[in-house]
Amino acid sequence: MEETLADYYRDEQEIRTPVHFSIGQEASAVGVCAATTPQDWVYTSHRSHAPYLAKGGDLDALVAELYGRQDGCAHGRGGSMHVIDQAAGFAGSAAILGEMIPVAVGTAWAFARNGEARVALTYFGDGATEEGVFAESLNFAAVHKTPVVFVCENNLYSACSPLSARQPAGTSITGRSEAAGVPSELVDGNDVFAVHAAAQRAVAHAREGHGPFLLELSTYRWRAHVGPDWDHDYGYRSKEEIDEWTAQCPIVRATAALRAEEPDIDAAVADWRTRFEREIHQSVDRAKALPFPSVDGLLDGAYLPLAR
Ligand SMILES: Cc1ncc(C[n+]2csc(CCOP(=O)(O)OP(=O)(O)O)c2C)c(N)n1
Repeated sequence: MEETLADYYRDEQEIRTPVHFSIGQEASAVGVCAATTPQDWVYTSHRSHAPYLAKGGDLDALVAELYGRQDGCAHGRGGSMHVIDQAAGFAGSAAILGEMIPVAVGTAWAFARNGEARVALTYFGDGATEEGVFAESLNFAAVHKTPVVFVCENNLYSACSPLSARQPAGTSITGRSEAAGVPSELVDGNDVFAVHAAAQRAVAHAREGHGPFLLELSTYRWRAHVGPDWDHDYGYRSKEEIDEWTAQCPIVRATAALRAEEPDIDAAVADWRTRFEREIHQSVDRAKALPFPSVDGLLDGAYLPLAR
């Protein structure tokens, strides 16, 4: 899906908000979201599409949003970084680093206080763990035992800055989580089965009233931080490193892992690829036929009417 969207983005220049693709990070989206129910709410940062789709978000509404149309999932107001599909339990995404981490903690706290057996989850990158709000959120969640699962997609970079240049050697994200009293697990984020099993444990932990849990999923983004390009000539990471990680493609690995049990898996994957490509082209065609939001409605939803 995203590879086709990246082509549209590059070739047409009609998607006008910044887009951060999750190509290469599919296993963390699928493995975690498959461990949730539609009543469990998922929040993300700017890298939003993959968890949105994995959670069951509406594809047409996502694509219409990317094209800025009125029927987009955020009414054409938000673009790629502000997608939402509450019916699917995808509660929203936001561009400010770390912004959705405390929102998820607050949601989880509300679930617990209302006596609901629901879990809130929040995806963020390794860069967001350097925001103060991450530490504050861990602390609050641990003290109040909120049913929240912190999902860190550690893809080793914050834009063009490597983690090794930002954090002292010998420290870790799971280490900081444990120090705050939040149990954690470091997982191979390109192994969808390992991610899923760990996510099931984390969600069960939170749902059963044991409080927050942090998953650190070790993964890698294939394309540039933002936009559709391959960035091996930008000077901050090598072609060899990218090649090593693309060889660890989560989809190829999942297919290989199933081959012995499911002899028809290669044909099934090829069929899915054809079907998904057809669906994404259809969604783009539909989106382009839709109207843009009107100027008259610019303030719709911006203010809550005061009760009189
Ligand atoms: C508070 C804040 N500071 C800086 C930025 C600019 N910015 C956007 S994405 C990004 C890097 C994010 O890295 P990470 O959290 O590791 O997520 P990734 O993009 O790798 O998925 C930065 C610095 C921002 N959006 N918000």
